[in-house]
Amino acid sequence: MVTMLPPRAKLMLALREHRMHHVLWHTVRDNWEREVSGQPMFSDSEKQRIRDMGWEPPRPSLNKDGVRIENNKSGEDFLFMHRQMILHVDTLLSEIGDASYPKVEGWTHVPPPNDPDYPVPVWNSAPDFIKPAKTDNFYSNRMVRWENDYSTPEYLSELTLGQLGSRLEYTIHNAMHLRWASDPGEERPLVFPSNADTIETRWDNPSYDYLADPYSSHVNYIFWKLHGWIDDRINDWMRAHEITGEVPWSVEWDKNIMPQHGLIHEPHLMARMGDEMKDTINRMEEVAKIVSKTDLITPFSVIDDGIV
Ligand SMILES: [Cu+2]
Repeated sequence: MVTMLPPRAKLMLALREHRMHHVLWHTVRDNWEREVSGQPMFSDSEKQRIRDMGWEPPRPSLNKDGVRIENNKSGEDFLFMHRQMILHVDTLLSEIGDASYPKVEGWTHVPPPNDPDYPVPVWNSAPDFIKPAKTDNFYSNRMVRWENDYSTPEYLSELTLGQLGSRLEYTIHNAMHLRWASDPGEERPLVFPSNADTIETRWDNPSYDYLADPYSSHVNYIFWKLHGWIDDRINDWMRAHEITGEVPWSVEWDKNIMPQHGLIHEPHLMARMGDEMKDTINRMEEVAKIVSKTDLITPFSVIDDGIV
């Protein structure tokens, strides 16, 4: 059965600060090392400004050519940050107390083609980076194999947690975002329009829950089904390594810097706008200005075909 997010949870997730956090989190780490025609995406002074705002990624996720970096533990950042998001929403859901949606529960299996509850949205004029992920062939040639590998102890026991996170993110995770994306009607531009100096507030409307844009994906109930599935792979990985108890993260996230690059499970993000929150938002607005560029890699668009 399909259960939608309670309206209050959706409203919270649609807040500008949550949208900003999610889009910047993905965009900065995906583009930090990138080069376009031999030129760095971000100049040294832009990187310094991003650093000053507290938004330098602890580890870049893609290299200068946009190829994922598997062995720098950036995959742990991906798994950790999204687990934080789930905890955050679970906290809110327990406050809301809606018996039909007590907590985030991921898909137990990736829904096959023609699934009655989670059909693939038809979108004939979808952009080229989305189209392939919507086909039945893509499901049987790619997704089934990824799903199988990432749930199999023999496969998982050969990987570090960081390697697993990187593989998950740039294969099945990105593909699920694209596969279940519905036509948003209009897409949010990556670069501010000439008459705007920030992301326009019309994209903050809760109805903008486009799954292929990190500014809006987490507002969509599908996000929590697919990320619940991703999150459960951490547990599979632990079982495969015969680890019980706490997740053995091998990196530490700085809890003292705000906005932390990853730690969003903080009560203030759910509470009223205090001065601290305003400062957080101002810094995110500043970073959003720096990353308003053409040639950005759109998070979720990179699919590593080399895996499996
Ligand atoms: Cu995300």
